[in-house]
Amino acid sequence: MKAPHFDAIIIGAGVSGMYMLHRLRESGLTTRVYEAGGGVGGTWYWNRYPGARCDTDAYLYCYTFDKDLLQEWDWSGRYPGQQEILSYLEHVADRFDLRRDIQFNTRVTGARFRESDGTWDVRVDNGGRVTARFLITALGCLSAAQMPDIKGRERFAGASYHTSAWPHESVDFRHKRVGVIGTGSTGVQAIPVIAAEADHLYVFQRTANYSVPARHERVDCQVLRDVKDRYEEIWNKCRTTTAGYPIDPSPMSVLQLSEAERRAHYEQWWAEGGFVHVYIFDDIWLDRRANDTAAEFIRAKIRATVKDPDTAEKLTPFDHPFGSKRPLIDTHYFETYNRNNVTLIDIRHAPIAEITSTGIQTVDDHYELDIIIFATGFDAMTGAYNRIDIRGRGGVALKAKWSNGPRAYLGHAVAGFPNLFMVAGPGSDAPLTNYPLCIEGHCNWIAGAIAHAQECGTGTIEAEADAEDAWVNHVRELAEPTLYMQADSWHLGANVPGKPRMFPMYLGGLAAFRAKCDEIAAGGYKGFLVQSVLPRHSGEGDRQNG
Ligand code: NA7
Repeated sequence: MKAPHFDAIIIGAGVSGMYMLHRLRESGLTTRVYEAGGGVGGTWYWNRYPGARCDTDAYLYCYTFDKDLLQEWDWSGRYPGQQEILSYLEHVADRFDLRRDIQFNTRVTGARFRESDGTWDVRVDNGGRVTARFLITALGCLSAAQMPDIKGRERFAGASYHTSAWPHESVDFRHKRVGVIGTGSTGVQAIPVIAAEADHLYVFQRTANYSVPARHERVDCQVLRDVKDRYEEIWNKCRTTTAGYPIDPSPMSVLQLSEAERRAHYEQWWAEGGFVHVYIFDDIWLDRRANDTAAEFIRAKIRATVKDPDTAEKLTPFDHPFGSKRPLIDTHYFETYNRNNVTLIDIRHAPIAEITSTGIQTVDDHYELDIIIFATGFDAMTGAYNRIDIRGRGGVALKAKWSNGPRAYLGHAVAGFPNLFMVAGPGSDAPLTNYPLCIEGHCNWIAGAIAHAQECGTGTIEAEADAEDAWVNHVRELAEPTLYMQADSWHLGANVPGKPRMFPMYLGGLAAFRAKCDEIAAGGYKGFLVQSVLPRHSGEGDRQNG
């Protein structure tokens, strides 16, 4: 049976896959998207855990490509919750009629580059096969759940959930003893919400983290109106900054402020919430002495908030600089530990020994539980790639090529894997910059590279090994002197046993990344090889229209 043929296959219908589809349609390409979930949304489809919320201000967490779309959507609050973001993405899918080219509930299991005709042969989990000239991965940076390999996990008789595979129906915590393992971005969002409902909540914490108040609130209509009136100006500003947010960085060091000025600045930050105030001073993220001032401010706030001094001490981060692990924002996270029905268990000092049929056994104690929640994060950047058998020239597996850490040119292309493009791939500026803005840039650039390849004929476009090496070195050199190297974080792969320790994210910032990609495109796609291949063998694929 002949496999259907498309110009392009996109894997994933999250924020990036959806826009990639729209963009390729604009270029006139026949495109098919495969999505494992039952609907659009990616991260926002899967992460339905209680308290799930964006930690970017809503008015900046949206597509910018369509002026009318920006005007017609009203966000209800400062940080939209999961359901609201999913509704927005569903609206986008309707608005641009995306679903007709998306096949849901279908997981891509493998993709092999066929050198005979320069196409990708793609396999999906229902046994289907399709071919396409271009393969685009829109897998998300944090989509492969990391489930800890704790002895006895399968023995637990109660219910257990990973936060990123939360059931569609709500989970009832009333009269339940609940254990949460993990206190990253997800844990700090879920913990206060679960604590308000559960009979008792036990939090199993391995690393104490810095977290600042989100100060989530409803959005005033006038503020929304003002933002909509100024959107063009706001996006133009975002595109010139490192983080992709509309801020004016200070040319000063935070250390140049007097003690009183710095205190006032940090107090304003705490009162207003979020991260904007710490983005103003670059050196907080770069210089340990500057960083210590912010870190110590947060430590003092934790001690002042948490009434029990022993619990406060356990919650106080001590082993990594502020921001070297993903900084967190929360709603009443530290206050939650003042509740009588919440117990913090420090598993750094008394690790989990095993999961039993009735709860969690640490080396010190046994905790009887009805529900266990794994808020244990993701195999970031490469995990989702490793779950697909992607093979390039000579049948080489991407997983094998990346066995010592991912290698890619601009985070978009891989030498030896022609006509494969990655949105938010390792070595790009994602996910450290304003995500929707960043991925729009990626998709636009990839659409341009594909158009360039098409103008050159029926052949392949492929990263050159030298260009890839130079980019990987550049990304490493940017990361090495930074505070990011001083934490056991998912950024470095430290949360996944056996994963090579590498920082696969471009730290030059959104504006510099875009400039670099644009320069490469303007120079005729420097570092890419465009080649002609043999004509397609007849009968290997049926061309599909639309
Ligand atoms: P994170 O930020 O990776 O947090 C995972 C948490 O789970 C963190 O506290 C980990 O402790 C803990 N963890 C992971 N494995 C274990 C084991 N084996 N035992 C005990 N505790 C463990 O994931 P999130 O889902 O919170 O957030 C991911 C990103 O999503 C976030 O950065 C945002 O970008 C959105 P650790 O710190 O490793 O000691």
